[in-house]
Amino acid sequence: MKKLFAIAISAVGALMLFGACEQAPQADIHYGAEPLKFKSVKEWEKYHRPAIMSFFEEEVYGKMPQKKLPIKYELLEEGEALGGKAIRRQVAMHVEGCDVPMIILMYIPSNAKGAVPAFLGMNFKGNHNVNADPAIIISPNAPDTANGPEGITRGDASPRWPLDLIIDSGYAVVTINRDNVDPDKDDGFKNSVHPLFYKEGQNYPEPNEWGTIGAWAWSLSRVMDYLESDKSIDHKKVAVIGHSRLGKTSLWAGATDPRFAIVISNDSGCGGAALSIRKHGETVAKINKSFPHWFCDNYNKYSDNEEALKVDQQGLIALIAPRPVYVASASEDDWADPEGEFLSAVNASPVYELYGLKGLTGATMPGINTALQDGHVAYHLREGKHNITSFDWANYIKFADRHFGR
Ligand code: GTR
Repeated sequence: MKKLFAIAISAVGALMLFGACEQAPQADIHYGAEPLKFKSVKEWEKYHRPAIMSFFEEEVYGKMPQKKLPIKYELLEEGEALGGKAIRRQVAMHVEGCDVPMIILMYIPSNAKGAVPAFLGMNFKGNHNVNADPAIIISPNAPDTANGPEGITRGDASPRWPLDLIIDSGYAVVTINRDNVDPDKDDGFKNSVHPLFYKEGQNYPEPNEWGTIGAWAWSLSRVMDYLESDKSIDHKKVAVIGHSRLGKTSLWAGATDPRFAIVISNDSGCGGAALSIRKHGETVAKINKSFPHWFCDNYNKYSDNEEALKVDQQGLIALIAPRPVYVASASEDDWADPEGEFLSAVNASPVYELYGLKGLTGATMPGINTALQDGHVAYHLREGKHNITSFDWANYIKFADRHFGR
């Protein structure tokens, strides 16, 4: 029964992604129309990809501003860390008009000969929560800064950031705090980056303009701008990674910025990798109610109305093709709908195959702790709760090793 359901959803998903693309060049993507007969990468890139991108920009995450803001990067601190195996580097990103600098924290293997590949991801609770290293600068606006110095919880998130494992594997870790970029609150977009782009007289994003996930993804691209100038980092080998709401963010950053060579979504759930049409766990209505600031206002049209989505979340994964993408779930994370995350990766796979790459087409959901990662679309279901653990990281490192030729 479960299997049959999976196939039905898979077919629906394929229709949602490719329906009516046959009518290209209009590339009008309708739910429930005839499935696309694959033709060429050229056709995908010329018609279908732009149409799907425009759908996600207009209806889901909102358009990011095109205008470039003056940004100055300032080296704040550098030192030996992790018992000498790493160099810690902290760089302020001064975005003109923002009242606080956004602080980038990096750990770089100290024994590296030349530039190293990197994992870049946002953190939830502040750079200073990533590790107990006392030299880490407290992230401005991090949630634990609200109660003064006594409230600071250095190193609390260190199980989520296994720095030894990552550094020993030869990768740099680059991170920035979500609230430092844009507070994770429904606060009317009056602070951080949104107002910097308002037109005269505007004081709220238009229904098709970016929300908070858009701002977070934008900041990851600005960190990437910096990494392009940092000689320690091989900027052609930067994997963007995120857990949960920050996994939604890594997918959107990966879809919008082709400089991210690998895209990793850990337990990203609704509005991330999971198919919305399944309405399993968190739904579009629930997410819009609890987190109205994450998406653009147009996304409200789909609350309790998932059938109206012209393309489901597999379209977001397909936008990343042909770059390698890894979707992961956790067995006790029903809220994020592991099966919906898996099916989304499966349904995006025909686009990878169009490029001659191996996806997950035809794959059945793997057992717990078994990674399907020999192609360009990877998936695993880790045992346990909604979290990112060393098990997840070890698999991402293995995947990156293969794609970065290490
Ligand atoms: C939950 C939310 C999810 C997920 C998660 C997280 O409350 O419903 O969409 O993003 O938070 O970010 O940990």
